[in-house]
Amino acid sequence: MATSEFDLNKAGYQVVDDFLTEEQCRLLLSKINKYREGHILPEIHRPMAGRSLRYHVIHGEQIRESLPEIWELYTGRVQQRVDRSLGFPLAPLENTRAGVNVNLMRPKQSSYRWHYDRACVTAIIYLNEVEGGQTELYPNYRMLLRKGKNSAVQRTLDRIIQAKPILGIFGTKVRVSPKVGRLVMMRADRCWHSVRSVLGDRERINIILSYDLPGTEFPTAEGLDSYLYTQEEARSSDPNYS
Ligand SMILES: O=C(O)CCC(=O)C(=O)O
Ligand SMILES: [Fe+2]
Repeated sequence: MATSEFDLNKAGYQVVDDFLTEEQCRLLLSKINKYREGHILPEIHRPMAGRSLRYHVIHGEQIRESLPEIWELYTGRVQQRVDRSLGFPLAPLENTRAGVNVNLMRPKQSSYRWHYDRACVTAIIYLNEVEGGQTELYPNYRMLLRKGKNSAVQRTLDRIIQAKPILGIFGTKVRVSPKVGRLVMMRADRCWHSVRSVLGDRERINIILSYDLPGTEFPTAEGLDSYLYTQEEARSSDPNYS
């Protein structure tokens, strides 16, 4: 595997401009629009104090079936780019539904709450430019305990450092604007992240691609999947926390 000077693990995130050309993005957008003509996309809406979770989604199984160009990016070019920046290989998630998504956020209506992702690395490709809608992140902010991401002690520690005054003192907030063809990679299980409101009148459309060590299982998967991909009542108050 090619190695690069850059260490995604250490920096927590990396931005690569023009990863896709404008033409490639236009083509992907037209495929997505065609898919939407034949399918009603669910709106995921989980209201809460502060930024809620509200967006439309095409999930990984639908992508594998109907949007092969995006599936190929997931298992090809983006995976290779992530491995290169990280210095060791990751794999697409065994949970295909969660592994790759198209997220659609409507101006003024949608929002994406503060959270960590369950997977080690998340890559984002912006397909269009919008007013607002910046991804906000605190690179490598989380203190991950050896016991694992789902231990009770980890949850308590996370709650403490998520508090605004603590974030203000110890965190450094980075804002990445949506730009056509821009790729962002982040250690998403360590970067506390969210999306600012989409302004103007254009919908924000991007692709979210997640990777982890081969064979990684996620204990919270079932509740988290129904929270993120269905309109069912959430079974737990906060499953989207890692
Ligand atoms: O759209 C973004 O900028 C981030 C979305 C995100 O964090 C996610 O889908 O987990
Ligand atoms: Fe995320």
